[in-house]
Amino acid sequence: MKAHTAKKFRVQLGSGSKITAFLLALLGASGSVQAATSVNLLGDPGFDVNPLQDFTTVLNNFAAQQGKWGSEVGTIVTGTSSDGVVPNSAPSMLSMTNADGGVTTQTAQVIDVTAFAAAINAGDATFDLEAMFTTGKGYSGADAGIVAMFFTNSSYYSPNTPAQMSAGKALDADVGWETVSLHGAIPVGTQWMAVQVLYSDASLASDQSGYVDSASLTITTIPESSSYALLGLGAGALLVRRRR
Ligand SMILES: [Ca+2]
Ligand SMILES: [Ca+2]
Repeated sequence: MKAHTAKKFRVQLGSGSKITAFLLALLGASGSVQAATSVNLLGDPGFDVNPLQDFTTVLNNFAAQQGKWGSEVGTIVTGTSSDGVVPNSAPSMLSMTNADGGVTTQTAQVIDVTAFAAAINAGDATFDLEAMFTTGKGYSGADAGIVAMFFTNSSYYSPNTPAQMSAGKALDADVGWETVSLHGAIPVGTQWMAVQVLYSDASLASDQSGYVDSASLTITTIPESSSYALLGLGAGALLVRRRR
């Protein structure tokens, strides 16, 4: 009997998906299915206002350091740099070198995303992270990268699964800015995020700076899953009526 019912249902699927599409269109027109995107959630996204904090200070004190950039070996450069880079957003930009002797040179910021908890925990939240990178005149091949990290609490020692996503790019020799961007789903249970902008140390000459400016993190939410559950119920009800 079960197989028989399933067969009947399959026959109806064509019209069912049309009805669902119709309902989606109706709700879309009324605005209740449209995605909502936040403002830029980063503090001082253009490295123009706040003094740089220490990298580990920021990562060890989420609540107290939110909105501030913490850097390993970074400095803030105001106006055009000695190697010809003009800030992407005036008046300043971040400059990093490989002087820390590690694998990468990093600058990070932590962000409380509990305001988006309902959507995140329903699996209905995505993020878009991007920043502008460039090196000085004539230098090519610097590896720039961005990292989004996810935490289940206000602590660096509460990594979610996955713990992070990243994107990177090998930069050209022109002083013009290049965008590195990353888009993904925010893992269920995430309460805090950290954003990192970085350069591979091996890709920077000892006297070379890698610049960063105009970073952005936004979160996009779609309506709570209950909207879709209602949609499913509506489509199901119509299906049953059609079958009679
Ligand atoms: Ca700037
Ligand atoms: Ca460039």
